[in-house]
Amino acid sequence: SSLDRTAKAERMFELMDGFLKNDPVSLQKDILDHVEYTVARSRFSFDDFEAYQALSHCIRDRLIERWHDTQIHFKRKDPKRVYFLSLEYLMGRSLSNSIINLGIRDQCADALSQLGFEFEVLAEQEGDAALGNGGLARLSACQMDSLATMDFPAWGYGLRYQYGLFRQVILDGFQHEQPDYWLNFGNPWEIERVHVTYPVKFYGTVEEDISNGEKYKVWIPGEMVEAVAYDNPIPGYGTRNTITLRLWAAKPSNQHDMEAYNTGDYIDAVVTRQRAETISSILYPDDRSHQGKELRLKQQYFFVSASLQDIIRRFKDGHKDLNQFPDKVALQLNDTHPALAIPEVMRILVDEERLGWNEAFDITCKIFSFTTHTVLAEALEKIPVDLLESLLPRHLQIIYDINSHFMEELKRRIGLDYNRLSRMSIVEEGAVKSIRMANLSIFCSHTVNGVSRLHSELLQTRVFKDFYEMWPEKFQCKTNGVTQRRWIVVSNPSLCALISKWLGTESWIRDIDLLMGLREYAADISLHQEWQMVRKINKMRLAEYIEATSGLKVSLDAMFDVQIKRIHEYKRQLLNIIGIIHRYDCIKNMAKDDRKKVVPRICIIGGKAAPGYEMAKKIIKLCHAVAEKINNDSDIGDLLKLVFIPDYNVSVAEMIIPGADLSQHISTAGHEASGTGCMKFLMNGCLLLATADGSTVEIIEEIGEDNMFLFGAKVHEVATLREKGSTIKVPLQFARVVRMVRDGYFGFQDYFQSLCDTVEGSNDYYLLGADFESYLEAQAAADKAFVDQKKWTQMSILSTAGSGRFSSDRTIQDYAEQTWGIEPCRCPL
Ligand code: OX2
Repeated sequence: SSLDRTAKAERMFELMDGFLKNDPVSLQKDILDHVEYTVARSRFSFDDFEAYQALSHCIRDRLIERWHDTQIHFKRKDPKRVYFLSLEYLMGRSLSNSIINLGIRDQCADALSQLGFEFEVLAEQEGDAALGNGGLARLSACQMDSLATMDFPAWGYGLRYQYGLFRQVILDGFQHEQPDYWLNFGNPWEIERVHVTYPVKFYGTVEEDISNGEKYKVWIPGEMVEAVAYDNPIPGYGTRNTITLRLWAAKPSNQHDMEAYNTGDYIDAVVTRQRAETISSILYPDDRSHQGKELRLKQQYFFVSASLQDIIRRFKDGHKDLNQFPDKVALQLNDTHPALAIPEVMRILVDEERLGWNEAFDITCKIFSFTTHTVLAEALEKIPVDLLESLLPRHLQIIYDINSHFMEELKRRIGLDYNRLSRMSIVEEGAVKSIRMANLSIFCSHTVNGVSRLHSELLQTRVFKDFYEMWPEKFQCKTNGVTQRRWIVVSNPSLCALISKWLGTESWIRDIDLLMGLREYAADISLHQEWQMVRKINKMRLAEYIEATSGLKVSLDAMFDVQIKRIHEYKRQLLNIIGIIHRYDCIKNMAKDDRKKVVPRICIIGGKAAPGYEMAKKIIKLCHAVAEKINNDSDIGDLLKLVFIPDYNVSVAEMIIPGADLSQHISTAGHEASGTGCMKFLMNGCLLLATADGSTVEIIEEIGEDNMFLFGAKVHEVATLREKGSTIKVPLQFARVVRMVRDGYFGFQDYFQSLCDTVEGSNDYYLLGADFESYLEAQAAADKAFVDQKKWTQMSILSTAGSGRFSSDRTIQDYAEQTWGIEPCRCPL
């Protein structure tokens, strides 16, 4: 009865004793309780890892309190919500980030030091959550942080892969992949929701039925698995708001064939059940192509189906009329990976809710927005029709229906221009008949976004030109951003303190435009001194890491020159390595006196190659072969060193970026959709050596060409250069270096031949030869600037000062206003 309930609530209140407290003594008590009761160790004897576990649980408790309040607040206010659908998130570590966003870093450090532990040491105990490949996945993580911080009513949805991105192990210079057992020691940052589960169907047939005189389709599935929710609280900074990243894991369905158990097929039945779990077992380790893989398609649908059931359940809890759906729900497609959500929404509305086709399609088009992250043709997803037909027979029918409506509309507007119709069609005829997921996503979304201005222009003028001409109003641009909470506050505490001191406020952590205030002091000598000191501390940290991982001792006076990102031919790590060989060759041939003028360099390269990407793996091997030669050449001494940092991931990036003097973003113009690494370096005051590609074009506008080292062909020149092919004049030094590799100067002669082939003559698709001269000029300019430390420091300060535009807070604000139509919903303190 209601009386009982009130009495119960009162009793609960009495027992509750307020929220958890954050003073050091309360924290200590909570940590020790977790040591004893959660980790099950004695509070009188536990090690760093156990202390990390206990501390994490203590922080998690605090997150849960805020998370509850936020959810209740959202429910009460019932605002329009955005659902961010992404198959990948690179969250990295959570401890430091949570403590900082909760605003209790100092209290935690105090509490721990009295217990004899050091916060930094415990933070190092945590493994990375690496449920993604690269830029796209880290972008999702940054955007979740901004959504929480800016109080938006948002949910992230994803998959809880049992194995995240592979661990890269280097043996004899070759990459080997090992499974990432990230869940082996438990994951304190997630909450398993055993009661939040949904059935997900696959295979089977579609039949027709008649009800109330109307025909409708019924999908009779052939397989069923269960999706179980795991919630990861995402705390905002400077707010109580804590939102949810809900990840799905696959479990055998409870409705599984009981018959099999009884008829003696016990073993087979258990094995089949086990198979269900493979759906969420592993992340595909390639960020460009997963074409024609059944498991991948299964993952996509599993994810989409569970998320939509959850979203619709939440909507129906309070709303009856599905026509209101677009007023309450925005669905964001992070690339085409979740695009099956489109036919799935149609299926639910038409087959289950029995709405008419037009009404259902109208709702669908109002809820979806789509962001594409690439210009590379091979990264545009296509699903073979055969595969779709067997796995999701009803969805294929729906996609065909959507396409025939689409084609009708097109014919009305452009007539019978068959070339164009076939280019735009969602169905690609050809050797393997396939579904073009990008075309489906564009047609059925109200908004299509690119991830930088240049990328958005290329979408409109090249990749999706036909669509742009038809619906120019759909196309928008949201230049990517990264969160300053992770990329300055967490990863570079010294710089964070310095910025706050000079700006006289910490407000820039929520209001990044304030960083511009640093411009005023760009020439101030005392800021210079402090700035250089901070940079030195960070270089020291990086140097220690290099020594620990590779045994190489490096001088802090050298320029730390870094290129860290996935290994790809278009990102041109090979150009960097060829440049390094050239530098080595020059030093070797130099007179003693000239050597004094050489700016010492530590070249640092890091990144993973997709396991099946042969050329990328050869680039990694070449890097090691060259390093071996240079680093052991006593003739070179400290003038040049090359280090490959193995197993590059988010937490390694957090350590490298603050310690870099120079960073390279040198993709062939027109190939990097945006690039977000450059933004992290920029915020940390690292100078950029870059081509005018992706977001660097906009960085130039913010900090000016004089504050970076630009080189290379511009996007409009690339096509002409390619046409010229082998008639392009390639500098002699370039040919000389390639010759050295071919001739076995670095060993592994046979192995490197095919790699050398890719950069010679008309094979040089990514234009390494054509850009080489201008690359060397930019490198020389960097050397020159580095000698003048006053100038360098000023450029560095101006880089940080000009990085405000590249905060994901700005990106999210723009999405909220221009794409999703949502407003902040701040939970009262
Ligand atoms: C990456 C893009 O390559 C990169 O340029 C961009 O900054 C990032 O997404 C975030 O937008 N997979 N990863 C990407 O694209 C795809 C496909």
